[in-house]
Amino acid sequence: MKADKLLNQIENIGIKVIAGVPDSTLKQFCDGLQTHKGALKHYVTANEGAAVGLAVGAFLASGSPACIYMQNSGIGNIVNPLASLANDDVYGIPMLFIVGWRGEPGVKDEPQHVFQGKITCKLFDTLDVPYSVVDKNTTDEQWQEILTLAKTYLDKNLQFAIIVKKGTFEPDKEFVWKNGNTLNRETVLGKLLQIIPREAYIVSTTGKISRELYEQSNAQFGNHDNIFMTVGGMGHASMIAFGVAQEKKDKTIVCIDGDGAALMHMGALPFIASQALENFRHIVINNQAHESVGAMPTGCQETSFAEVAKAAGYAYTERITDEEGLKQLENKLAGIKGPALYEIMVSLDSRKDLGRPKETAKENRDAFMKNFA
Ligand SMILES: Cc1ncc(C[n+]2csc(CCOP(=O)(O)OP(=O)(O)O)c2C)c(N)n1
Repeated sequence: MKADKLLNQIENIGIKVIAGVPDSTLKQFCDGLQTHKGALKHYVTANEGAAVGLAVGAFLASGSPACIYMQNSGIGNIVNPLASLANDDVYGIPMLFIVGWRGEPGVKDEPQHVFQGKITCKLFDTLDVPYSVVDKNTTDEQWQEILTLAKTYLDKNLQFAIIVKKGTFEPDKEFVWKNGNTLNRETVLGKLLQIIPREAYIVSTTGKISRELYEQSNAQFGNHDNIFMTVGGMGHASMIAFGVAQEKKDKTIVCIDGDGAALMHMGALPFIASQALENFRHIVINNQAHESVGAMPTGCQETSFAEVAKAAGYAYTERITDEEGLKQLENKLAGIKGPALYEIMVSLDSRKDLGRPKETAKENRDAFMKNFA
C-alpha cells in the first residue's frame, strides 16, 4: 500500500483530522503525511494520548471522527483517555487507529518490543476496539473493505484499529527535512562522554541516542556500565534519572534526553525543578524531530527546552548551538548546582551502520546496578 492512496481512502470515509506520533514501521506512511496534498489536517502530538484528546475535541466540534497513527508502544499512552473518556460506556467518541506493530510474535525485534508486540491485539480486545491486521500482501480491495468496515464502527460512534505489520507500506515520495543545525548528534554524545565525570551516572533516552552512547562508550572506555538505557518507556528517562538522583545525592546524575521524548512527558520538568536536587543534570539533544523513527519534525520545532526549563524553575539552563558552547560545557557541568538543563541543538544525521546493544536488557540492568553495590 502507498501512503498517499491510503490517505485518500481515509479522507473518503469522512476523516478530516489525523494526529499521532511517528513510528519506524509506519515510516513511509509518515513521509506520506508530510507530502500528501489532500484536505486532511495533520498534527504531530506530544504523545499518543494527546492525539486521542485532540480526536475527542475535533469530533465534538465537527461531528467527524479523527484518525490517530502510532507505534504499538504508544498504546499505553492512549489507554486512559480511551477507556475512561472515548469508550462507549462514557462519551462514545469514534476514532480510527493506525498502529505500527513492532515485536510481532515470530518476527525478531528488540527486547523493548517483545512483550508489547505479544499483547498488542489482546490490548485492543480488552479496550473493546475491533481491528484488522494488514501486511504487504493486503490488496487494495482488501484495504477498501477494511476501511468500509471501519466506517460502520465509526458511524456508530465506536473506535476501530488497523494493525500494520512491518513492510506493509511501499516506499513512495521520501520526505526530507533539514533543521539547519550544525553539530552532529553522535559526535556531541562522544564529546559528552569525555566531559561527564567517569564517576557520574547517565540515564539515556529511547532511540538512537542510547544506541550511539552505547557504541561511543564501548569505543572510549570498553564498557557502558555507568549508562542506563531507557530502551522503552519513551519520555520517562528524566524521571528514571531523578529516581536514581534522589537515592544517590553524593553522585552526579545526568539524563541525556531527546526533544521528542522530553515533550512526550513534559510534566517531569517542573517536577524535577521543584525537587531542587543539586546533583541533577539534564541534557536535551534537540534535533527538532523524531530522528530515530524517520525524522518527522516534532510539531514543536520552535520550542526552546532551555526556556521551558527556566520557566519551570531549573536552577541553571542554557542552549548550546556550536563547538564553542560545547567546549565551555565542561566547567558548567561540574561547577554548577542543579537541577541544570543544557539544550544542545544538533542536525539530523545518523550512521546507517549504527548497532544495537548486544547484551540482554537484564544484563545491562545488572551492570548498571553493580555500580551501587
Ligand atoms: C510511547 C512511544 N511512542 C513512540 C515510540 C517510537 N519512537 C522511538 S524513538 C522515537 C523518537 C524519539 O525522538 P527524540 O526523543 O527527539 O530523539 P531522536 O530520535 O530525534 O534522537 C519514537 C517516536 C516509542 N518508542 N514509544
